Amino acid sequence: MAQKTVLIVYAHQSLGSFNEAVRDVALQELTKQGYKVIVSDLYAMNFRASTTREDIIGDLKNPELFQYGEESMAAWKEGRLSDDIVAEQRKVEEAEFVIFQFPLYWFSVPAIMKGWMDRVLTQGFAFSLQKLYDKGALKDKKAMLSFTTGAMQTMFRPDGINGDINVTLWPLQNGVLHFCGFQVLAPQIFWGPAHCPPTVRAAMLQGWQTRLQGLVAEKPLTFAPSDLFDL
Ligand code: FMN
Repeated sequence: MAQKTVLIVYAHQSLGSFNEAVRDVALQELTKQGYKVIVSDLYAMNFRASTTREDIIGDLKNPELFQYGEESMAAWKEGRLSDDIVAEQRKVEEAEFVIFQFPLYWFSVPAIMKGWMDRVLTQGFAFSLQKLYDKGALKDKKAMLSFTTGAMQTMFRPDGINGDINVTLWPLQNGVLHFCGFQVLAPQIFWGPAHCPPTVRAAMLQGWQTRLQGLVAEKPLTFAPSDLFDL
């Protein structure tokens, strides 16, 4: 049987960060389980975040007005996307499970990871007007957000100062991942590791390892079926 593959899309600048420790627990545990684990270390790769003309090889369909969505879709169809995008799309194709590992920035992913989403999840490759949400092009794959915060958990409760964490995550979990078809597993959230003593941080990592051991059996989050809606 072919080896199963996990892709970790990783965004942290610093060696020795808590995010790095979290990534390494996943790398080691999933490797132990027999997975091939690919890591896209976005800062180390100097991954470009901006959606520009450089992403398209060759002539534009409409040189008068550069429309990134149209041009990138056409380039995907014709094999004219830039090499760095194609390399990431190959990894997504190979993986059955994608983990996004990052520190929460402004209630979202760091810009470099948003750039990965903007550039790699091209129309045609990840979705089309006919292939959205539970019919999305990546519907046979799972994905999850795994991230650290500066905030304490109480701040992200429905009655907390930041509001409900599920509302914060809706654009990423529904608007990006589920939109492309991914079956989205519950997020893994490390609350304020920088404010915790080493024993608590170690317990967080242990909890993550334990969760990873049962990850295959986890049921994805529930979203409203797309058939309920008129497009
Ligand atoms: N923490 C939050 O809880 N919510 C935020 O919206 C948030 N935005 C941030 C934006 C920026 C630009 C930076 C630098 C930090 C932000 N933080 C926020 C704090 C980081 O999430 C926190 O420092 C990080 O998760 C700690 O992980 P690390 O020790 O691996 O770096």
